[in-house]
Amino acid sequence: MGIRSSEKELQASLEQAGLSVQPLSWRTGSVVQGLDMRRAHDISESTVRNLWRLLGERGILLFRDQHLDHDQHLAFTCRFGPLAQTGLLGRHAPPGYPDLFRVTNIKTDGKRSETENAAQQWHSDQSFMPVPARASLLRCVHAPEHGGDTMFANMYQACEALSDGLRTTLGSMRAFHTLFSSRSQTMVGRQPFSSVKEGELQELSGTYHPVLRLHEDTGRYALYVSEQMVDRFEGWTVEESAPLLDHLFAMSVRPAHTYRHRWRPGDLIFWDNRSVMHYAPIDYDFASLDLPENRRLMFRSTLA
Ligand SMILES: O=C(O)CCC(=O)C(=O)O
Ligand SMILES: [Fe+2]
Repeated sequence: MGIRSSEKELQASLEQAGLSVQPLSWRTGSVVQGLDMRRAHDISESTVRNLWRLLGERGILLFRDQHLDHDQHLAFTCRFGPLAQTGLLGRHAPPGYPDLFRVTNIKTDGKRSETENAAQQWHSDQSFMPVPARASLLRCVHAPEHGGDTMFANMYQACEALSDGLRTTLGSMRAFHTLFSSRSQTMVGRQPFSSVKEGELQELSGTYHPVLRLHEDTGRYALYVSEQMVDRFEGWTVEESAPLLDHLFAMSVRPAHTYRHRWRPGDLIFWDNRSVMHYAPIDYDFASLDLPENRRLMFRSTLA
């Protein structure tokens, strides 16, 4: 199978608007060139619509050489809809920008950031919320000289790779998503959230989602469980769920279902949390974080 025909049409429309679109890998991701993201207001409605549709099909869009400031980053993001509630992420916002999430291994006042290894497990952003983030836009300011990659898994492909029998069974099941999953490494050894209010903690405690998620823009099903957030199905124990979850996680991250991104400063990746998961493997010298060649600094905006 080549590139899907609807993708071809989208690609053609975007090319008519002066952009160039190339696949990043067979099924996942497209690189979009010819757009000046600094001038978000000049991008036409139809280009915004077509980029959004392409994102739905391809899971991620890569834009190169976009050295944006925070305002430009947010202005571009807002062309695609309202921003997500940041919840816990507000703790990692750069000064004056509560809607941005700073992901870095650079120390602040000699203190290491909780974000330096927070993505060391596969996840889909905010899946522990009743209404999770639709999409996220991560921009790279500094990347380690070697490594510091982010990986993406195509959850449409994972879903398609299951047998009809298993897909039918999963079609009526839901899974519990929580930051406090027994599989989550993120929360292990962390202080409880001192700055979180009562009601907020309730909201963050977790929620059920269908295991197979119907993507509202593409009409395609994607597998929607992740190693970081899910350890059981609704009505099942953690022990009962484990073998089937292990199988689903293995299917989702098969090499043929993934794309691995080697960052360059100026890159911005727009990903669709409904159809891809992501993961940062910490594939650089994490023991020597302070060396200038290991600096990693990224900023993320998030769509509701
Ligand atoms: O550090 C990364 O590459 C990804 C961080 C992450 O999970 C996120 O920004 O949502
Ligand atoms: Fe993430």
